[in-house]
Amino acid sequence: PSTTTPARQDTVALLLPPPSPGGDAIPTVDMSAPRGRVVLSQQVARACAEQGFFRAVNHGVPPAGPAARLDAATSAFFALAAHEKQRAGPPNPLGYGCRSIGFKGDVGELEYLLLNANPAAVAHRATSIDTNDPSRFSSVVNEYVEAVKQLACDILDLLGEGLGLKDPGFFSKLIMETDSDSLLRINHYPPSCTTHKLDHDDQCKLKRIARTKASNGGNPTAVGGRIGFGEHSDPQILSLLRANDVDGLQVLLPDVSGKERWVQVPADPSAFFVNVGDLLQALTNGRLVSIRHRVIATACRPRLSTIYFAGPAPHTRISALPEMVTAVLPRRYRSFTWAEYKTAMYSLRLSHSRLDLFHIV
Ligand code: GA4
Repeated sequence: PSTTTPARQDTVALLLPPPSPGGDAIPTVDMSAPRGRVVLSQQVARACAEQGFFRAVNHGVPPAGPAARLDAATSAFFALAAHEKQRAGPPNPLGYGCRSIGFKGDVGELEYLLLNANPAAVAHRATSIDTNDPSRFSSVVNEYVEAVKQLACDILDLLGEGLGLKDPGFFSKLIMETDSDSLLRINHYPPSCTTHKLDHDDQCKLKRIARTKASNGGNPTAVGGRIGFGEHSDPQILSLLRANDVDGLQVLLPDVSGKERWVQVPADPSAFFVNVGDLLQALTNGRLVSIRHRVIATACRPRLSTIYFAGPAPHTRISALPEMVTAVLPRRYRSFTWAEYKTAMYSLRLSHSRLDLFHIV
């Protein structure tokens, strides 16, 4: 806070300056291409370069089809008793997780399902998620993944065109490989108003907050239950998020003076929110930016979000494309495989800027 900001008593507010209401700062891209494909590809490329983030509307994934079926199936899972949900946990890192994120002690005010998006892995996991009808759960997930993967490929192709790549399909091919390492994450944020009666889950939450507050000195992920999912960038190529009508997502964007501030992303259940991941930043030599974001869920209703993380196969070598490296913009990151990057990311905290480890000094 600047020296002119009056002192506040609320320690949570001191750690978390209020976000700017930011509908206008979030670029919106109409995927139905009302002004033609060339303009669309330029809009996608500009949004990914300037903000690393945009809201995709008229994207062609109908709300009533696979998306609605997935929301119904995952809501039914989260409504189960805690001991039934634990059958699909603890997260290793995949599976059902309740508050713990990754392996380094990060916590969030949420529960989640984290699945490998590959159909064989979904079928394996489904037996502990829907014990009554695992094959129905698998087909609902697979159908959704197919639709969202198609959208991710369309966006990546547009990006390849907008950036003028020699092979505009380069990015989408990475996520189309049969052993591509893509994930589906479903996050369920509990209501965080204080007026509702405490149930068993809430008591578990309060105990956990007390413990992490004591041990987590200053890590805002753990502050007072205000944070749903702490600040981070997504490691993969591209992420596509869809959520219900409950606000919570915030993105870190530069304002006109270049100073970064948290911007509240107004909920829009009919849209996909697209963000650039670390690998896309590395492949484009930093022309596209992997955006930092977080969730602060403070509503009286639960927030349900579903994110598809499009990633490459583990052996894929990530190196800036030749046309992205120039005398003015020399190679910024050393080359690495996705497997190598994953090892680094699991050894670090959620908020770590892990791409910096690969920065050429
Ligand atoms: C952030 C983006 C995705 O949710 C995720 C997360 C992953 C996990 O929950 O297991 C990580 C996090 C995410 C990056 C750093 C490591 C790994 C938790 C964590 C502390 C599924 C992903 O791919 O990376």
